[in-house]
Amino acid sequence: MFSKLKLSLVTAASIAALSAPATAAESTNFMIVNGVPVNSIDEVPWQVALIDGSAVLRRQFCGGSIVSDTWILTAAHCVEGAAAADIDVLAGTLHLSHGGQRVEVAEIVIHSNWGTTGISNDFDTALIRLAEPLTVGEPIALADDSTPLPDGMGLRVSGWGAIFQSGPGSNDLLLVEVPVYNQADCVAANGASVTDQMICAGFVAGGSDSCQGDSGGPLYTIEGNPADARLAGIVSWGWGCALPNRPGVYTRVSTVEEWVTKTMAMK
Ligand code: 4AZ
Repeated sequence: MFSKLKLSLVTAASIAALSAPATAAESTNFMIVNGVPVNSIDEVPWQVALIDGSAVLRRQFCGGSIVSDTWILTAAHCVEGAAAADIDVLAGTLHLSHGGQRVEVAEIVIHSNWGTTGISNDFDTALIRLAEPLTVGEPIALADDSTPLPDGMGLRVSGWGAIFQSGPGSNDLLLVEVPVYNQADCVAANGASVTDQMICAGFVAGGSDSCQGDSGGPLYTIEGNPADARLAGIVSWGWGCALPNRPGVYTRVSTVEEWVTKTMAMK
């Protein structure tokens, strides 16, 4: 209902190729796409799940990041058309099935430029204000213009989304490392639909990626301790998942950081 499936140009053969592990040992960690389970929520304390607010069962449809004890940053396409009552936020757990704090949503604020530029997924950014403060988790600092994100720098992305294109999600939070992709190469690979408000990450050869259901979740720096991490991107879209020369495309957080800070300060 909320998560947007961007395309289905993927063949059974390419799925088989992506999901066929090279060795038996690798078969246990073929997740997010090609990720590993997070060992402790303390490694990604800002990660939240957006879940169906009307169901007792925790049906996850997108991710998000804690930016303060009452605000979650996510993708506009995750919450577009939704009412506050449609969504709950689940924080402080690796597992969709149990643990953590489930909080209701007070307000959804979509980026003022979303839907205004004529380019799909431009400014794919929204803030969620919580009905009560979180007592679990930790906020992540936002990347700004002074945060270096050179080509090839290793970032991490995490979520409960599909473990291969059109595949099932994961009950346990998964993460995968993806390098910053050259912007001009990403534009060339994806056409003019990649704007300055987007940052791409992935290997030219493919293989590791975010995928459906990871949308809205964090792409973050991994130098130093988790407390030093910066939110570089918001999972937004991609041509399939983990395909060669089709890096995942993320909202470039440095380009929405000012809007985020102002919006939070206004309420
Ligand atoms: C999606 O549809 C989606 N490979 C999210 C991330 C990526 C592709 C699709 C990146 O939510």
